[in-house]
Amino acid sequence: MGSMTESRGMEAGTATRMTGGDALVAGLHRWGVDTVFGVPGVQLDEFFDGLYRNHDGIRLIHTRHEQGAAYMALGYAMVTGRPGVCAVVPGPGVLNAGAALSTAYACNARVLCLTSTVNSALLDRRHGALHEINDQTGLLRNLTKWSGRASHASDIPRLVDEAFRQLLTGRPQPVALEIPPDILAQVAMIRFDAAMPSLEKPVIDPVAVEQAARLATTARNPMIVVGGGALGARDEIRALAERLQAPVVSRHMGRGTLRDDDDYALPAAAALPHWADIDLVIGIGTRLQQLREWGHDDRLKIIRIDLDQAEMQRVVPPTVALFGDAADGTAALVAALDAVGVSRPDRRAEFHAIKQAFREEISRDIQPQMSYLDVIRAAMADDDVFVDEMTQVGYASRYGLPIHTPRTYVNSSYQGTLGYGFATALGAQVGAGRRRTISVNGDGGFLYTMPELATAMLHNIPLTAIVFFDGNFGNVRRIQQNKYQGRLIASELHNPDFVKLAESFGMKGILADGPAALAQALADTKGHDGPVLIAVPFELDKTASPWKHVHGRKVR
Ligand SMILES: Cc1ncc(C[n+]2csc(CCOP(=O)(O)OP(=O)(O)O)c2C)c(N)n1
Repeated sequence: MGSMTESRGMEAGTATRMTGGDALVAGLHRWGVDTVFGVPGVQLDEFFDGLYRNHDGIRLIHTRHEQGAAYMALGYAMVTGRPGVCAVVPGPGVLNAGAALSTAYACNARVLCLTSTVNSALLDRRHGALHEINDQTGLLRNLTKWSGRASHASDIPRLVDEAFRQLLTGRPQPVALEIPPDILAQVAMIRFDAAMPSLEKPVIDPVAVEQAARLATTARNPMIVVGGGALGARDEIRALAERLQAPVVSRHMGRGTLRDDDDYALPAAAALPHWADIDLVIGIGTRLQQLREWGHDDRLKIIRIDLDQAEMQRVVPPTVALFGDAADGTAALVAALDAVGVSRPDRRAEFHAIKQAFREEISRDIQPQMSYLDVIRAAMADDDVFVDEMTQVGYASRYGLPIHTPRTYVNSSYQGTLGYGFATALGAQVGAGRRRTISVNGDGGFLYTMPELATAMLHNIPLTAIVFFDGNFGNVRRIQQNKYQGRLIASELHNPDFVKLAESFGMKGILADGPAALAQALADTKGHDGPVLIAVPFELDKTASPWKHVHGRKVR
């Protein structure tokens, strides 16, 4: 095939004759992609063959199901902050990836979904071609921030550049690219622009900064709330907290913005009772759901720093909207405060006492979850990664597991996607490299992506997955017991023997009954060169409801 196949070495700015598949691979190289998670199929053959011939530097992790591939791309993206790429066949493949894309959307994760379509000539004709679904483009448009479809191989450079520009500017959310199989096979003159697209950030408006600084200086009792958009702004946010003597509150996506043991960090659940007393909230890179869940009134002034103009106006328009990157906007605000000189009495002891009382309360009330979380935290280095799930220990982790490093707490945000955890954690582990990744699962959620045990073995992904098994969709069962007078329906589960299951894949499987046994199992498997499954028996009836501190309530 000669020069046609040399997509890796091609020079930007110079046209080279190659297939669309090779152009796509060249685009991934151009943007530094090092991992693709995917499931092959006939419409993607030209792309996979392109990877075969030009894979240098790109690790292909093929999974057992498209949901696994897309969840892994999600986990990779959340832990690294870089785009996570999945490749899935059109129609059923895209639909199988759908829950992961909706979760990536909720998590503001940089996921690129590469897919195909039916042949170009058959698009939108409803002939019933292989994998055809109606208006796949419309479906993808609704699951992503941006999606593109190639109509000629020479479109591919422009579309790939735009996909990555969308991923790397503004609010991070998933994007998708459809390339019909005939376009992947088409040979054309392919040219990438010599210059990479500019990845500009908004310029911070000094007038808005002045207004924000004035509000902040006059506030009696301010609170800072951070979300996933704030993860890269630790130093700036800490400086702001110091100047204002304000607590920095995070719920799930913003966990790790400050170290949880920082003087100014407060878990949202501990901050809730104090929401009624604050007169200013500064929301940074957050949906600020507290406005909706905890309430608002005229006494509450609002400053928002965000890359998404529409998000800032949702629920209640803010008093001051600072459009921009969290670090830039916060740094500008700190500089403006320093220019006028703010000095406030030290409130650190107060925040410490609130945090301490909350810890004591949950350690007493939320059992056995807190005992398990204490054991898990003790087994983790500060920068090891934890992936939660819709399970009893997972819910408690949102407020009960201290997090010290940005991008080490993975959660499904408002999507609440049961079954996302195990596969997402595999991708997280790939992104985390040598750092240990621990995932917690219920027996219900774990079986959603259980076949990816095979992927973990084949690709030697050294994840530690813990499965808490109680033979029930426990959360559903608790609701049926409490709200529906014990009319249990569709909540009982039949389980495999999890240790034997792991072993049947050639994987290390351990039964750990109780927190001490889990601590031992985690210690014994530290540094193990391969995946580990630890099964922990769990009794729902002896488990505290973790919800009190997850669900907010109106306090103003
Ligand atoms: C995709 C999806 N399907 C269904 C649900 C509803 N749901 C929430 S929790 C739950 C049960 C989870 O059971 P399990 O994984 O065993 O965890 P446990 O509560 O027993 O710890 C279900 C069915 C959901 N959140 N997401």
